[in-house]
Amino acid sequence: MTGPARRRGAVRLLTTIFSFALAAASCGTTSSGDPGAGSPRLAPSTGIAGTSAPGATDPILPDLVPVAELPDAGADEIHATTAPAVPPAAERTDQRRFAVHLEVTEALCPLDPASGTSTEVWGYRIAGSHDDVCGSPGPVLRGRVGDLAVVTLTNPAANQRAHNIDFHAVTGPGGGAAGLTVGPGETRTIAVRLLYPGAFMYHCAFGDVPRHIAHGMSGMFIVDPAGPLPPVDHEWAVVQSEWYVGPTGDDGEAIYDPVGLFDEVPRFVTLNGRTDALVDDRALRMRVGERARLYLVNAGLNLASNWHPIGSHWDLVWPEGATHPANRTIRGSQSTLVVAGGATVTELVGVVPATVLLVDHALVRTFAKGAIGHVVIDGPGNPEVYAEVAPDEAPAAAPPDAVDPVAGEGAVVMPAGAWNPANAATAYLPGDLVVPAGTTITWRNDDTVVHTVTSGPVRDNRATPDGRFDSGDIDPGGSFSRTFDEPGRYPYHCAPHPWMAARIVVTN
Ligand SMILES: [Cu+2]
Repeated sequence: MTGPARRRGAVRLLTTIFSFALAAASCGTTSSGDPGAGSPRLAPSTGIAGTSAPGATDPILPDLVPVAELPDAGADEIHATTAPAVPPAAERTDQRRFAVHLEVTEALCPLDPASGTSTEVWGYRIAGSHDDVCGSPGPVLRGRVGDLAVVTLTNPAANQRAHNIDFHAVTGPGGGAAGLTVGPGETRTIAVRLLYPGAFMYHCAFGDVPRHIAHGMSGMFIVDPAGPLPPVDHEWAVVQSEWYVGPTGDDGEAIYDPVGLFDEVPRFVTLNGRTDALVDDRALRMRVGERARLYLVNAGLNLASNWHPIGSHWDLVWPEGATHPANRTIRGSQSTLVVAGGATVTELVGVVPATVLLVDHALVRTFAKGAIGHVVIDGPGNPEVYAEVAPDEAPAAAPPDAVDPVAGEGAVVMPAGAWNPANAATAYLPGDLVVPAGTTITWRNDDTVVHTVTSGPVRDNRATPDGRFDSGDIDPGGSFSRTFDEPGRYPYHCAPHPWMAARIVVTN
């Protein structure tokens, strides 16, 4: 088939599909008594089929106010923020035009500060926000369904590479990538209509696309439905992404690893671009009685996310982040699947004070690769929901919490939370144990994850096993014993968590 003929064929096919879709919509059953509801209306100015009360197969495209008649959004409206902050939802109920201007970043950026690891990061920032040199994830964008977004992308002349943006929120060639491809020193603009509500990924789609995304070029565009979601106390944006880098060099830099990318084995998995973006003093905070809405984009590149709040539930989930009112929500979910290149909208309720851990429940990604965030819930406790029972009030069958010292025996406990690098100083209790020769020491794992007791010292989080003893995996609730007959110093550590380290000193 010649080129023009092939094109004519494609046009005919599209026309056929469009006609079929209209016909199917017209024949669809309508649950409303309003004869107009459920059947497509053609907005005279745009010719796009729309409906106000969609059934299962009715189109849900909005009736569009013609671009020429669109008012500009007020100057007080915010349409771009830096995650985890989310721009406030527009309170208006009409369609408007708004502008956002992004700028490409290329820089060496912290990735895992705990191990002193940095890497080359490419990203996006709000144009002119020069303090933000590591734009990964890119700005959180927000508009309302039916709005016209005028998106400008600038690639500063000092950059090395061409880039662009494919918005999953955009209907058009490449999601906008075709119109936004910019080499260093270039600026381009597109004007695009937001047709579907939801939380949407955006990413660079230039050249070796996986390489650009794997360097950090992704972000989130939230499109509010025509009738806004109910107000909540907090809204937060989180982007999960994978980092394919090799070992950390002496200078702290870990180099991009295309083999790891091809094999789909990331060294780090992060929430909001680095392993510490949502912990400690950057933790998200709410109060008992409040409700928080979390927008999660899983940028991938390769892995599906198993989005779970340790210590709570998703009170409400908009699966796939698709917030059109024709969709159903799920209530009381434990974990929700978020495909690569997809999103979810979940809500968390503060019931009792706790630090809820936001994780990918493929937990190696959380406990070994960095995919963790904290939501600190403050407020009064509620023993009707959760109480810890004192040892003397516990059922008699429960084992005592402490191990009493007995001659010839010693005990070391790995307490709950020992896995957390923040608790490294108390990962083994006691940390240094001095005992006479001939003592049998028993380690008990009271934590929620597997640990080991492996002989050998640790320096700068790098363990050097010396082969004198090794418990192998000690499951939660399990224990390991060894008798020390030879006087000496016995440094030891946990093999999967090398920040856990302590010593046994055996005397004559
Ligand atoms: Cu790029």
